[in-house]
Amino acid sequence: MPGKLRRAVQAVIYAFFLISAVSCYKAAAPEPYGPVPSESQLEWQKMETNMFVHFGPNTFSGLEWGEGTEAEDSFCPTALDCRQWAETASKAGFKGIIITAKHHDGFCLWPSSVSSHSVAQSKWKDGRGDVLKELSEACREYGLKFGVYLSPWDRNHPSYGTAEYNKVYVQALREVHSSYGEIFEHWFDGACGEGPNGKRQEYDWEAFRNTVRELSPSAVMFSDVGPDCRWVGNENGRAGETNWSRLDVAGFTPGAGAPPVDTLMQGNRHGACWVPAETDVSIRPGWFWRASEDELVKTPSELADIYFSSVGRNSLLLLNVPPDSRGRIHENDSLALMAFRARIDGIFSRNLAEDGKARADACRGARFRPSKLLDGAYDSYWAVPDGELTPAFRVDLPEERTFNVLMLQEYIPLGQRVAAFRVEALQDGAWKEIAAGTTIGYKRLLRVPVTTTKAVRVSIDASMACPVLNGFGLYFDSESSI
Ligand code: FUL
Repeated sequence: MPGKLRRAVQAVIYAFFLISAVSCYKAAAPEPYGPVPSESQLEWQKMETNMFVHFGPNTFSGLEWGEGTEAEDSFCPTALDCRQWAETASKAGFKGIIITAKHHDGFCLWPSSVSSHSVAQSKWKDGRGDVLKELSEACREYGLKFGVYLSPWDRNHPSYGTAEYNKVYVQALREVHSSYGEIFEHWFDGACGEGPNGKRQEYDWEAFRNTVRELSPSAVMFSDVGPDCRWVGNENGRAGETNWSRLDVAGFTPGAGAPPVDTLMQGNRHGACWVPAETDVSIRPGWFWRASEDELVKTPSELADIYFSSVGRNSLLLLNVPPDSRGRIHENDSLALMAFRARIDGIFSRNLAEDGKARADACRGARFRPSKLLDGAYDSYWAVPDGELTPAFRVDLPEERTFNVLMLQEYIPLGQRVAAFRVEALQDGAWKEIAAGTTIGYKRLLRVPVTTTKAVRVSIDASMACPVLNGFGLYFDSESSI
């Protein structure tokens, strides 16, 4: 090959590589924006719904806050069956169970060496029973994760109100976190009902958290202010419609020193830490079972509303289902749960947008095409170039379809970004707005009027960094009241 031609060919090859390198560079994934979830927080968020179990002396006394003076023998389940709890939870679609290992009355559901107010002092199973052992084993059998609630406030322990109590509580944590296999979540309740003349305890939160981290490094720790997930600020099953998974925690403590409830409901848009909201709510008026509430179990439709206002607002739902004095989940609660699950499965079994064609006015590169919104894979997503803060995408359906539920998902491993969005449907040749919102986060569900259309458009109207979305869905809820 003559020298000139060879140099020309080389130049073309270099240019080709240069262009490829530039386009590869262009197609790099967006940088994470702000705080992002840890691996455990992400796995936890994907669980979506878990079951809470309040069980203890209150189940037998009818009290919500036991006084700590109840006789140990008052704890006397006649037919305790943790496998029935786990089976019910699994059939209801829950991924884990969190139990009140110790509520405010101080009674320990395991034979603790640091308490003389536990199952070991009761006649139940001749003092040889251990509810945590039975439940953790049942959870493993049914493929559920196991979590614990241990109230720092203790109305029974003689050392409560002294520095000694912090050591007692740490020892209780050690026992629970080293005896029952993996624990996925630890619940630090901030409640403390001691009046002005009551005992005051300065909690050693640092020692408590360090102990859980040391023994259960992958456990997500709940409290009003995290560190890993936060209270949603109410017990009605409602996360904020605006709900950032970010929170400023500096200067705050669990309990009386927590941020205001509207902050807990909404998070902080520019918060320094990743502390997503967990929505805890009971299927009954109270947290503990009592016969007088057997007819007051929430209906499947109320439970579905709660699902939309918790999971559907970037939160995890922790639904309390308290076993009765037999030690079994009551029939009325199971029936409501099964109908609730059937309703949710019915709605989400078919994504009506799945075989649609997605197009966008901006795209970061081949790996980030808008079709990634519809492929059902968690880790593939639509992304746009840095600096594009208000892109839009549309999905054209193969034919006219009818829906009344919308789903949007942000790819939170890269942070939470979207602050405002709008959804329109194509009707008679014109775009008509059918929904608008602020945050999206891990998952956003919106109920909309029944809409029949061949195309839907989603416009991001504000975002803190280029939006990164990994899911879009249209569904039909035949029982919707909207
Ligand atoms: C509150 C407690 O006081 C209630 O009894 C219940 O355990 C609820 C989940 O948390 O702070």
